[in-house]
Amino acid sequence: MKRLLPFAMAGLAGCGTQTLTSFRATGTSDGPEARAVREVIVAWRPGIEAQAGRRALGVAPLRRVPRLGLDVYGAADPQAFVARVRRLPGAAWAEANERVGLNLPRHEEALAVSLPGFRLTAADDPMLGDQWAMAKCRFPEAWAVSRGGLKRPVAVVDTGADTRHEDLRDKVVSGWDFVNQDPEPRDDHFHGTHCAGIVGAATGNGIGVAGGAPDTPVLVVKSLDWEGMGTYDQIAQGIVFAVEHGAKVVSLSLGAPQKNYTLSQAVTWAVGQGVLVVAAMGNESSDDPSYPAAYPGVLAVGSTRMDDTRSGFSNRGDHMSVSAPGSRILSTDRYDKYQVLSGTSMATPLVAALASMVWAMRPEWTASQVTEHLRKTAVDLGEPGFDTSFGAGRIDALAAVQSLVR
Ligand SMILES: [Ca+2]
Ligand SMILES: [Ca+2]
Repeated sequence: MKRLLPFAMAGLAGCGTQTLTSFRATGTSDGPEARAVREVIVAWRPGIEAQAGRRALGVAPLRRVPRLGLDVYGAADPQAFVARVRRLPGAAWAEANERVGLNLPRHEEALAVSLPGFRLTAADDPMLGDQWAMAKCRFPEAWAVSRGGLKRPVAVVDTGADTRHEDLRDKVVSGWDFVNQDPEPRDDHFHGTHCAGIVGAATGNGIGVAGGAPDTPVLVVKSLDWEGMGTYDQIAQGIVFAVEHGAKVVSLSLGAPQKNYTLSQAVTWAVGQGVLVVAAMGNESSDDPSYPAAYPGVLAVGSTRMDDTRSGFSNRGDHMSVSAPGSRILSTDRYDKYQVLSGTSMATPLVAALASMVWAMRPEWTASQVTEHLRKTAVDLGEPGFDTSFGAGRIDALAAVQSLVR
């Protein structure tokens, strides 16, 4: 039987360092040079003017995102290139491409603590007893009401996933790798495998952990590289791919403090397709918004601890929809391993899982109705009613599905 590895072993000893390194590289508090790539993203207006603009520019794009009308160009001096493009006919807008990172806390709460003694027996997963988040949000009780996963998948757009993992291989569907441009979204980090397990590890299979949504498939899309970072257009392409391949919910455990057109366009388009976009609030313990979480129509998720206090790292804000457990979360790690991580990254796929369970019971609902239902059935925390530390409160899976039984 697989056993949970202690913190000092396996992935964690190494990943602590890797986490801090890669997170610094996201540019959350570093200068723009750390995020910069020598590329510019241009949106052309449809029609003849854009053809003239393209001709005047005289260079071929490196990549395209046709669905969003975007071209990505190489540019030695991105700012100068942007200024030049903006003067051309048919250019709607242009911006320097940048790298965006995943959400892991700078101060890793997971590294110094041991797991509590929550014990559950509702499903046949040997590690379920260590998944305090499942107990807290009453997921096992909710599965007794409805395991009814959504037929359409939840997409995890992240660093990929170990799709051959013993507790993932029956649940995950390989999407695409937008970092290496191939059909195998292999996880060369660890973050995506962890997020995929939270929403969709195989539940009740006698192996490892339980996933939040037992009957919902998980579509794995790789938009972040081995450092946990991806460019605006890689993430935008991941979102578009997920929606075009049937995802009903897109889980984004990533973000950056700077607004950008490309991701806002991708999110707006996905929301317009009736898809629920769930995104992490970010882990800077800050009131500053992170994007895409702060874009309109996005279900933004904060993180709570075992005692229903706010996780120290979790960002706050008016745009937070709900909170979910994100401190010391056990899930899958690459190569048939398991590990504990903390972050709004971990809270986000749990909310995505519950959203898919609710949607399975009310397929006619819109994304905003699903969001509203999760908010209404959440456990209010902190100040009475909505507050900027917890949003509408911490999700309650049993309350969410039980209230839909007719
Ligand atoms: Ca399992
Ligand atoms: Ca409250």
